[in-house]
Amino acid sequence: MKLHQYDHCPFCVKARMIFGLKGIPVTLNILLNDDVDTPTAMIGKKMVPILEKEDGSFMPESMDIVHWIDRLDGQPLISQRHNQELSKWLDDNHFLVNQLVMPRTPHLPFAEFATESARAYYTNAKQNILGDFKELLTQTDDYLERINKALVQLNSWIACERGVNGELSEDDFHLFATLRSLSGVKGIVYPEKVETYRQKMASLCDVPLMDEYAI
Ligand SMILES: N[C@@H](CCC(=O)N[C@@H](CS)C(=O)NCC(=O)O)C(=O)O
Repeated sequence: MKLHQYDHCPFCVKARMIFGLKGIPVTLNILLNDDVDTPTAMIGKKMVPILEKEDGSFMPESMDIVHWIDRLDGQPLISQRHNQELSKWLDDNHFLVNQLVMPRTPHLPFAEFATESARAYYTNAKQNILGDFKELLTQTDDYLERINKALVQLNSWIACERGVNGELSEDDFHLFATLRSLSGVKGIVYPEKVETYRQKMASLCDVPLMDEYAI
């Protein structure tokens, strides 16, 4: 199977996670960020992740891919556990995370930005939503203070390093994808359980963090 994706994309991270967790081999194919034709030919629009199955068919939507792969061997790993407070935390901090992550993303060594036009495509698209990246970067200290405070709150909900709710659940896909995005941001202070959790999940899911490149 082949997973067409962007390395920086949190939805793609969710789809990648299940392959690592289940130990199922997959070929990762990173598309250039301004390649409209390839994904459109597969699913009718420019959106990733896209799973190319062995029969040649294409499946979009990260969580559909996650559950399809999870059920493939008849031994699903994902439990029904759910923490409503954690979902609210993710929603409440979504914009702040984007304000920190997006201005840095085109400067991190992601293969989808291998060409200048691919990087420009991302920058233009996201600046239209969030505002000028240079301006956002000047707000870094304020944003860091807010995210560091929020992470202290998150710390109290981490029941286990292998599953935020004590065992693997959908919440882990949403949470780890966000923490992986944040790993490209320098200056974040991870409380102990958050740190253990993101390191363990990165290793179990085979999705490396971006700490060493953080800016
Ligand atoms: N609901 C979709 C959302 C996927 C999504 O929004 N992917 C973004 C990349 S992070 C995308 O392809 N956006 C179009 C673009 O980048 O031009 C999923 O969960 O897979």
